[in-house]
Amino acid sequence: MPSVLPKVLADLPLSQAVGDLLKPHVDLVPWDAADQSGADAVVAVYTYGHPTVNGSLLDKLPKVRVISNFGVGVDHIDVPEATRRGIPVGNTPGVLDGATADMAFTLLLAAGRRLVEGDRYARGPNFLRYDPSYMLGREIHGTTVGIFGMGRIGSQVARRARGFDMNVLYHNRNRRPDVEQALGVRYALRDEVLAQSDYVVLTVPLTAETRHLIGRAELAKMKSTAILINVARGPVVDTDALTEALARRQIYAAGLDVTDPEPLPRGHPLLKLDNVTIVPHLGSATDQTRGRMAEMSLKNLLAGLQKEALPFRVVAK
Ligand code: 8YV
Repeated sequence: MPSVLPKVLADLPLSQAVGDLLKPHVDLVPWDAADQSGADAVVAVYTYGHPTVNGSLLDKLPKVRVISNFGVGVDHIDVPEATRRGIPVGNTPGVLDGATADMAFTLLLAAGRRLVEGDRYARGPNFLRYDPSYMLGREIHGTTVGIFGMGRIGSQVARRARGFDMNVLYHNRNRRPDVEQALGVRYALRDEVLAQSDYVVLTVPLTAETRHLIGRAELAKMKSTAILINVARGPVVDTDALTEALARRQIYAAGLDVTDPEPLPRGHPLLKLDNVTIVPHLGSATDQTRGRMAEMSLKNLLAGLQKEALPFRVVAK
């Protein structure tokens, strides 16, 4: 018997947990259903792993009433275009800040103290004798972290940094006196953050303004001992410029949760450098956080299907 549940276009496969949560409520159809006959029966779009949603996709889906995104960043969705068509876009703000800030700090600690390199060495054939002269890293406590983007995730990174006895500088579109007061962090212009920081952490959303926020010129302004941490989006950093800077030891190291492109081609030179610690976009990847994201994205989806206000709606800028 054909399903009577509302048809929702999704970039399948979903994880077991997300699928189990959605399936009692909706009939999930694969992304390529947009190009097949019957596309006009689709009433919602569910984005799980950042597929592109733009005007030409929406042209094929005339009955869509809502777009629900599993995650907070919506740079893969043309929100102004959806808004123009009267289609609300929902996301999952707030619930992943802690996990993503934890990942920023995990990368900061790992890159500064050469954790992954040390793990490889400790397991490898060359570790036959302890030697106090090998693998010296960079101090964490007492150093300065500069955070680009003092939103929800940035302020959680700042809190962790204060707990590690670090000085905190930040740069943001708007000053955040509330965070300055609560956490004792200092606002600085972009160049000062670059020049003064031992760790530069990126937590900005990807927009036209933040694309290649860190390029050749910015890397050249950083200390030769500085470490760059990106938990934002890959294109916030110019990959070629970063690869060059790391290969030439113009900066000390990088810790990357995201890359551009993502994934990098397997033979990419960045992947061969020992001063890069890289994980495959794991910022929010804990059972608890992903569970909360799934619940929120379902609430948005169901509200949109019922033509109700979305509990967590993205506002077009
Ligand atoms: C998720 C993210 O991994 O929320 C975001 O913007 O990038 C991550 O939390 C992602 O959205 C799920 O695909």
